[in-house]
Amino acid sequence: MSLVLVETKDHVGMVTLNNPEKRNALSHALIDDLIAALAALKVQNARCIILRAPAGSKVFSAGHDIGELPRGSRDPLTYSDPLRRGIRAIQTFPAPVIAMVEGSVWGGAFELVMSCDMVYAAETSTFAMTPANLGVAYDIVGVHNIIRDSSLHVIKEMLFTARPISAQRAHQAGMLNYIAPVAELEAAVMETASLIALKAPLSIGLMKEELRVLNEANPLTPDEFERLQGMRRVVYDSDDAKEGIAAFYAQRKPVFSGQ
Ligand code: LCV
Ligand code: LCV
Repeated sequence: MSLVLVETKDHVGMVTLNNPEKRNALSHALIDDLIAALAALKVQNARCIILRAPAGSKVFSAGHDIGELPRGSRDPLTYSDPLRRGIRAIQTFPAPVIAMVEGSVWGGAFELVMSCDMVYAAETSTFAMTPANLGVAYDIVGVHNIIRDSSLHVIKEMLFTARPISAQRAHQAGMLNYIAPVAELEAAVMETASLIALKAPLSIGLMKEELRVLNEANPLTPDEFERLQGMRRVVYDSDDAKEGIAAFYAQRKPVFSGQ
């Protein structure tokens, strides 16, 4: 678990993303460590989890490891993708997971934060959804995970512009439970986590799973699913899918042809 630090205190588990050199990019290795950390905390019957970056982080997480994205002509976000596995581990963990956000949140990390049960953010944090920067064929599960109870207009603005939004706008759009000055954030999160840890864990675990199942109950017909998958194939087979990643590593602005 070298890329993720874990500590517990009074039934509260603290999970810290700890790969600052790569801005906590959600690589296979980091996600495997995150899943291992959650498994260990489950064995310890942790009653609430706080997912964070180290205090003072400018970047909470830079999102999916771009270096691990396929170079085009292959689905970038399948069921077995580390981002998918990490998010499912959070959603199925039998106790609440609170994202404590400090710094900027990018792409798949925004989906990861939105897939937590609650989000407490520093006033100075920002949130960006970046598939349009990279030409990525984001998947249906991922789009579903970010809709939640947020303003669809703000979610579409984030998806279509890939422009970061402030914590204040995210809070107004219903994406965050609470924003605080960074100096007060940890105390606010610890107060909520400690209160949760005193409540009935079996009752809470049941209601979390009921809400997950209800939220995922979506009348998407197999035909509709296949049609959208076909549309995704056009995107991940496109020249633009290759251009987005190439531009990131060439440290230049991408030029998308629409092909
Ligand atoms: C691999 C990285 C990354 C990274 N992967 O530091 O939503 S989707 O569809 O887009 C999905 C596929 C997704 O999540 O894609 C990833 C979306 N993420 C982004 O677009 C953010 C990309 N990163 C950045 O814009 C910058 O790194 C930020 C603003 C996060 C931090 O900038 P800063 O100047 O502080 P560097 O850019 O210098 O990055 C430090 C090291 O981390 C690597 C980056 O390549 C560099 O590595 P080297 O030191 O080896 O050069 N890095 C950063 N983000 N997502 N690697
Ligand atoms: C039986 C009661 C009750 C009561 N049942 O007056 O959502 S779930 O899953 O929890 C679901 C199962 C559910 O709805 O469970 C009930 C949840 N309700 C509560 O937790 C509230 C419990 N009640 C209280 O906290 C206090 O009674 C309040 C704050 C409502 C009122 O306080 P107050 O000091 O004004 P008392 O507590 O003295 O109550 C007056 C009488 O009403 C009974 C209580 O036992 C007392 O009876 P006795 O005079 O015989 O001692 N009582 C109050 N709530 N839910 N009985």
